[in-house]
Amino acid sequence: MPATPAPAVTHRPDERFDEFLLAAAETHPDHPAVVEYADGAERVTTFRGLREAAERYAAELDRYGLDVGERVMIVSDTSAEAVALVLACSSRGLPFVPVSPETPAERRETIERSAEPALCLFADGEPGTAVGHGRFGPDGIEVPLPPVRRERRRRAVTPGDTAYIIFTSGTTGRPKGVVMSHRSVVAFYRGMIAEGFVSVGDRVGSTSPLQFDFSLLDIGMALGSGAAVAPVPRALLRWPTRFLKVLRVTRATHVNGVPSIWRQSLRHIPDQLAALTELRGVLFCGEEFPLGELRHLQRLRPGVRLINCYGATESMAASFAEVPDPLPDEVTHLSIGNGHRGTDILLLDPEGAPVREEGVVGEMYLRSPALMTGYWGDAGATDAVLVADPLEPRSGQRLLRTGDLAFRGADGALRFCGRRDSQVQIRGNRVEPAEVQRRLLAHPDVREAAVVVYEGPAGDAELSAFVVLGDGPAGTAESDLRAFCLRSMPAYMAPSVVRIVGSLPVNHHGKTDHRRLRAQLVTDAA
Ligand code: HFR
Repeated sequence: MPATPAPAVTHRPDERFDEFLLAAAETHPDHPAVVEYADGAERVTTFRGLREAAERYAAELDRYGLDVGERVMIVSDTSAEAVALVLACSSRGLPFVPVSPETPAERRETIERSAEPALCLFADGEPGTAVGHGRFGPDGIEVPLPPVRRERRRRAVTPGDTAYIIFTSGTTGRPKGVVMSHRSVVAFYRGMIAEGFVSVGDRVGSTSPLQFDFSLLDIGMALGSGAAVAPVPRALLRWPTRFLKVLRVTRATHVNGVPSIWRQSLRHIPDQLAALTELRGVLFCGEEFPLGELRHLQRLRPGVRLINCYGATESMAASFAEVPDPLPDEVTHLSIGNGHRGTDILLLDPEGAPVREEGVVGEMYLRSPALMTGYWGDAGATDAVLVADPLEPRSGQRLLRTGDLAFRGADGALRFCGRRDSQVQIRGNRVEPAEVQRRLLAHPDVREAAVVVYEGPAGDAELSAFVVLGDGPAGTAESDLRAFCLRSMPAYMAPSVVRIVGSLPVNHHGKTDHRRLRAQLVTDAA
């Protein structure tokens, strides 16, 4: 891609997001970079085609006279056009802010007010009449009311500049913008690619929305390895036969996504899942894979590598752990391994001292070159999680305090076991709702379970469980499940209410939506 004006600083050319991802355009220009599913057939964009599309977009962006650091919001799913646009923004030092088209307008506007993008480009739909709003697509960029051109002091893009900002739900309810530099993303990509999950010729099915950083992992893993990314249209993900058809048509060799993308296929069309002979790897992230479903997947497709990716938007993935095949019966917690190359995961007790004993829970802190720069416009929140290294306080390094809890297994690898901040006090006792959930999932008739905390009639915290039963003979009652909990845990840990439901709500990332479950309790109580 043409360079920006004479660099004041030199850097390795492959430290920029777009340069790193387009390296294969030099070595394998005719290999597929993006394989889309369109009308029952595949549509291939080669690395050369992708680079040309990115160059076209970059030239168009230049018309708007934007300066390095000005944001471009992209309202789109993953597609060849969206990948090209994202690369174009990066080449010009314009941080992209990906927003899923599924995002409710009100939330999108909140993000827009915070990110203050110079341009807000939509792949589909009506962009509206606001200044800077427009469309992008094969015909280019069209912005009916362009932003006012200001005098700009354009400088070269450096690796410390921001590549993207991803807004995640903050605990306060206001979206928090996670700011990632080119250097951090590329450091993450290098560490991940060193694990050797995919290689030239592979096709990585991508199921996460563009605003969930797992989609950027998919793009990085694929393009950075000279392989292709194969976006699964989000609308088809809900239909197991269509989902599997997309995988067949695009000849996906790997699929990345949250665990729930497999649920419907496991339940309704296991034979078709078993027939996906080209599938060699499944990467999952974001929450624990319910072990029953995971074992089912292993039985259907033995030999497929299952990789548990652990991380948060603030760090991208911090570790990758391959699930043993088959998973031994006695395993109750999946390993998340140890940090991937370049990343240390420290397990610390509340005083900041290392936890060394097997089975003792501590909080995970990350020492990594792939951490966020900080939260967008929120120094206070940044300082709360990017903290001085408790083990090397004089090193000047900052670690990411994840808020995630884990313990070490006999093999020295970590087991995720919930979050510090979801920990609650029930009648003065410390309870981790995830542990109660795990107990419910151990019941033979339970397929899915979620445990939420709410304020009970007496004004104190109580637990409520939502349970989806499996296909076995019906007859398990809510009271049986409560009794099942009481058999193995103290009374304060057993949920005061267990509800059997048809399905659990999921958020736009596909994870169980605890917020909606809590809202449900409030509505029901009223
Ligand atoms: C996360 C974070 C993961 C892998 C995360 C690769 C990339 C990015 C990610 C995805 C995510 N087992 N619990 C697990 N960024 Br690239 O989910 N990000 S998040 O910010 O929305 O949520 C939290 O999800 C973590 O702090 C954990 O609590 C939980 N989590 N991975 C796992 C997990 C269990 N593998």
